[in-house]
Order: sequence, then C-alpha cells, then structure tokens
Amino acid sequence: MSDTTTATIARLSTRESAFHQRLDALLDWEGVSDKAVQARVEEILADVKQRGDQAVIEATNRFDRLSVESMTQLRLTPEQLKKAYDGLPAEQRDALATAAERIKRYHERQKPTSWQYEEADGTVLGQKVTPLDRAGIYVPGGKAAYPSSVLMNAIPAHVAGVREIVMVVPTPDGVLNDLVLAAAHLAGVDYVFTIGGAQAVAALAYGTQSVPRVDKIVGPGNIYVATAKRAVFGQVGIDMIAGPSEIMVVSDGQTDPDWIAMDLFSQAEHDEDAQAILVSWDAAHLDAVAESIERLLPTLEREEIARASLNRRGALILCQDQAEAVEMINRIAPEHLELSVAAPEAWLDDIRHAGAIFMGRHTSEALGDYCAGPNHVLPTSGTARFSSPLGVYDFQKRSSIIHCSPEGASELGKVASVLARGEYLTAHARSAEYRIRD
Ligand code: HSO
Ligand code: ZN
Repeated sequence: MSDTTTATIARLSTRESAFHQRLDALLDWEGVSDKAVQARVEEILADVKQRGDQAVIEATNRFDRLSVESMTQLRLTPEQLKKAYDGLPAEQRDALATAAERIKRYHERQKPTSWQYEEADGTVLGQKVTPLDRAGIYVPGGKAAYPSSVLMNAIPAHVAGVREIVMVVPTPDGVLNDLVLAAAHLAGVDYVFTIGGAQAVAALAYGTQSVPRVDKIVGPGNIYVATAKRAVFGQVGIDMIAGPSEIMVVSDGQTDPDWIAMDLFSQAEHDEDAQAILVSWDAAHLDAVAESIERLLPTLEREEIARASLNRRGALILCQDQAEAVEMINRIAPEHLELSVAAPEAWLDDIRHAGAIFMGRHTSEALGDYCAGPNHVLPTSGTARFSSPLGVYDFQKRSSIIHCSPEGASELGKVASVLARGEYLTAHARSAEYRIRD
C-alpha cells in the first residue's frame, strides 16, 4: 500500500468508521455565492441594460485590455469564421468535421415530435414543439476556450431548429482562437461577438443596439458569468450553473492501471477543483493505480493542476463488492461515470443517477468529451439526480393544443362549471356554461 502521508490522492475504504463523513467532505462543493461579485455583476447588468453597446464597449476595454471604439470591432463576420476554418491544418479541420458530424447525428435522434390525439367526444388534444427564436452561447476565453464546447452547444441548437445562434467569446488582449472560430463556422453560428463576462451575459439577455436579445443563454463561464446568468434567469432561460468537472471510474481490477490513472487525470487536468474518484473492490488494483498516478503525474503538461485537483478532491475508494459500488454511484450521481468492467450492460438497470455513462474499458471519457456523439455539457455536483445532458430539448419548448368539438365543449363545460363555481369564479363558470347544449 502506498504511503498515505505523502500520496497525491486520498485512500478511503467503505469499512472505515469515518467513511461517510470523509466522502461527504470530498463531495462538498459550494456553488457560486459571493456578495462582492454579486454587487459588481448587478452594476454591470444595470449599466448594459441602460446604455447598451456603449456600456459593453467600456467594460470590454477595461476587462479585456482592449481599446475599441465601436461594436463593429467586437463582431466577427461569417467570412472571418470561414477564413479561420479554411486556414486550419487539414488534420484539425477533418477532426472537427468528424466530431461535428457525429454530434449532429446523435442529436438528430433527440428531436421530439409534436403529437395529437382525439378524445371520444371529438376533442383533439395535442402538444406542439417549437424551437427557440434565438439562443446565446457563452464560450469562455483564454485557456478554457474549448472548440469542442462550441460544437456541443451550437449543434443541438441548430438541430432543434433555432433561428439564430449568437455566440459570445471574450478575447483578452485581443487574442483570437482560430479553432473556436472554425468550430463556430462548422456549427452554423450566426453572430459572434468578442465579448465576455457579465457584460456579455447582459447584452444577450437584454439586447443592445448591436447584440440581438436571445431567449436562452447556455454555456459555462467563471464566477462573474455564473452570477450574471443566475441574475438574468427569468427574463431569459439558462441551461444550468455548472460546477467543476467530475469523473467517477468503477473498475473490476482487470483494466490496465495506467489507463485508469490517465482517465482520472483527464478530468483532474481541467481545473484544480475538478474531482476524480476511482472505486474498486480489488485492493491490489487500487495500489497499482496509486503507483501509476505517482509515476505518470510528472509526465503531464498540466501536472500542477492535476496534482492539486487529486490532492484536494480526488479519492481511491475500496468497496466490498459490486452492490456497494452501485450504491456509491447513485449517491454521488457523477457527471461522468466510467464502468471499467467486463459486462457493463449488467450494471445499467441499477444505475439511476449519472450524467453520462461510459461503458467498458475501451470507452474513455475523452472520447465522449470530443467526438463520440453525445453532449459533453452534463449535470455536475450531484445534479444528475434531477437533470440531464444538454440536448435538443433545451432549445425547444412545448405548447399544448386543445380543439373542442361542440359535443366536447358541452360535456367539458358541465365539469368546468362545477369546478369553477367551487372556486367562486363565476365568469369561468358562465363562459363554460354558454357552450353546454341541452
Ligand atoms: N470534460 C469537459 C468537457 C471537455 N473536455 C472539453 C475537453 N474539452 C466537461 O465535461
Ligand atoms: Zn474533459
């Protein structure tokens, strides 16, 4: 067993008396709530609401160290996006195109259909699905500007039939990321503004002279973005307030420990607050993975981030058996779950909470992050208990349809009248009664 005092990652056993407290402490994640940030964000939102473009320009110049004078300097044209795409090395262009095709194919399957049926009295009832008019996609700037996230956010919107997609991406010091622009081109984004932070969220939520007002804002961002999204929710829709990324791997002990260590790193390298947890009932295997972690960590480009993440929030957990592993999955409700076991299908029925389930030793999360097809925007911090991956349904809404026949109106009128009088709402009652035939 590795030395727990110097090890990078915590070792836990379900048998130890403090297990549940230790696990709770590891899982604990305080979402965004900071009074000072909130006050700052409120100010920016109010300023953009009142002064529009000018407020956005001033905030962008200040925060991203630019000196633009007009909004046209903060807008990228479709030609610029196409140029970025055409200018990519063929290998990158092809990889983006393959990923985009796969993501599109997967999301096409999610398209819900409108439906109608007829009651015996001739009343037709139904549900009509309509895409949003406009969606706003927030793409973080700097190192966290992921082209793959542009595809994952914009493609479902496109497949849903959204009429206009407006993307915002901050460019601190004016640095553009060609892969991000190329992805925007591929995914059919209509407008790109190089703005970020709370000012970008405000521009999308309220609209300005140049930025079209959207109906829903999706995409991750820093604490200012998350706080702003929370604040504008209600005036526009939002997807979710994402916490740090997480991976939980369950291993039967038969997978190469180096593979598992690297899968854990693949989340840990995102963020110092990311969480990587391995669960197995094979103690020797956990020792082997601990050894792989120590040996491979120094080979990572982002060693410091991955090490900090594993130190703060990572864990190798010894459980008794498969049943206990399932219990832990459902308790943690991980964003990503890798079932590194021989027959993963046999587990599926028992798994109730997980954002995405990666089946078998060969399905690493990285494949899902980029190109398998399903969305990589997933519920974090245990919210898989009640929410789902980003999908086509997030860019659509439903209207209900009621079309009464004269007989239907007459029959329903009797029922409605009784209920309305019970609520002392006589106009309701009389409106229904007008249509009762004798
Ligand atoms: N694992 C991240 C998505 C991502 N990974 C983007 C690489 N690029 C959140 O699920
Ligand atoms: Zn990732």
